[in-house]
Amino acid sequence: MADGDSNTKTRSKTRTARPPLYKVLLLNDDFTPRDFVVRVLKAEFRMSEDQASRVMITAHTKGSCVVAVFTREVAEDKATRATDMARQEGYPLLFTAEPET
Ligand code: TYC
Repeated sequence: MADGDSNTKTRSKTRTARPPLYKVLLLNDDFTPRDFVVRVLKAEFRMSEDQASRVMITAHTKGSCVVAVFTREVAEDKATRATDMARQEGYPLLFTAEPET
């Protein structure tokens, strides 16, 4: 074996890192009608009536519910669009995007 040589090769293969994921949270409030929450979940997150009802009830009883997980830009865009739908109707319903831990 020559000076400085060994059988251990340095791995220099570059792997593409996965982007960090963000969860969209649905927050409970006392004013937004349940059926409106379900309508927003179906429209913005492409949920079935059944899925949307379960997520709405979870947020209603626990205070919040994870709706879905996306890359940051998509999560923030979806949270903004869903919240804007509620504002247009004068409801305080709030969706937020936050990093998955
Ligand atoms: N708590 C609301 C009501 O009783 C319904 C509701 C559910 C609102 C879930 C927001 O994220 C929510 N009308």
